[in-house]
Amino acid sequence: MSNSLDPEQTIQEAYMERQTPNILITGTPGTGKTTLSQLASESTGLPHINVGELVKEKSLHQGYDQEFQSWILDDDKLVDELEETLSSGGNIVDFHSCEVFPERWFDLVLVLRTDNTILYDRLKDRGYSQKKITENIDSEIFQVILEEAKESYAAEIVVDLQSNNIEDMQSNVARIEEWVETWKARTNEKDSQENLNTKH
Ligand code: DAT
Repeated sequence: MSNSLDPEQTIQEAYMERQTPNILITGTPGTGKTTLSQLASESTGLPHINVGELVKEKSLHQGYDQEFQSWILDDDKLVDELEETLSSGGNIVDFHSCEVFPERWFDLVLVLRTDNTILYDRLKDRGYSQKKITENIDSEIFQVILEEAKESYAAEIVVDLQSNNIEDMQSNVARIEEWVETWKARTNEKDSQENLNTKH
């Protein structure tokens, strides 16, 4: 795993059959996935897929779990729903879990990290119950999503990004934009090289 969004370290040629990359933005609730995804979508032009919203909208679940106060995800329905869109490339996917998706879908997996006290305030502002706040803070302390990402994707494409303040947010947007531009340039270069080779 890398904690730098350096294209030299993270761009994987094996994943470059798509014309534009798919990026997964994951992390504990409240770390800033939706905010970052929206801003990155505006700056790169790639559409933002808010999976949590999609699950509710298209009923990609098996009902509501009262105890955990969350929807019980139907993994197969979710993967079927997204398969075509993700196979074509060029999406920013925002979800608090990452192991449900096929590994082949993503060119970059960003795991947002937030300090506990900051995360606590954000979840409290959101009106979460004490139980739900504690669960999420524990999950952040034990790096549950980061470990999940490292187990589910190639180490080179998993990058953790701090998301404590506005400066972090701005820097993360700029780095994603730069990374996407580099990725596209590499793909174009590779395609022209392949075209040249086939003409010879
Ligand atoms: P998530 O989608 O991970 O649940 P969010 O994007 O809804 O998180 O953000 C939760 C709240 O925290 C929201 O009010 C925006 C704020 N926030 C997120 N990231 C931030 C950052 N890096 N700096 C300041 N505020 C941030």
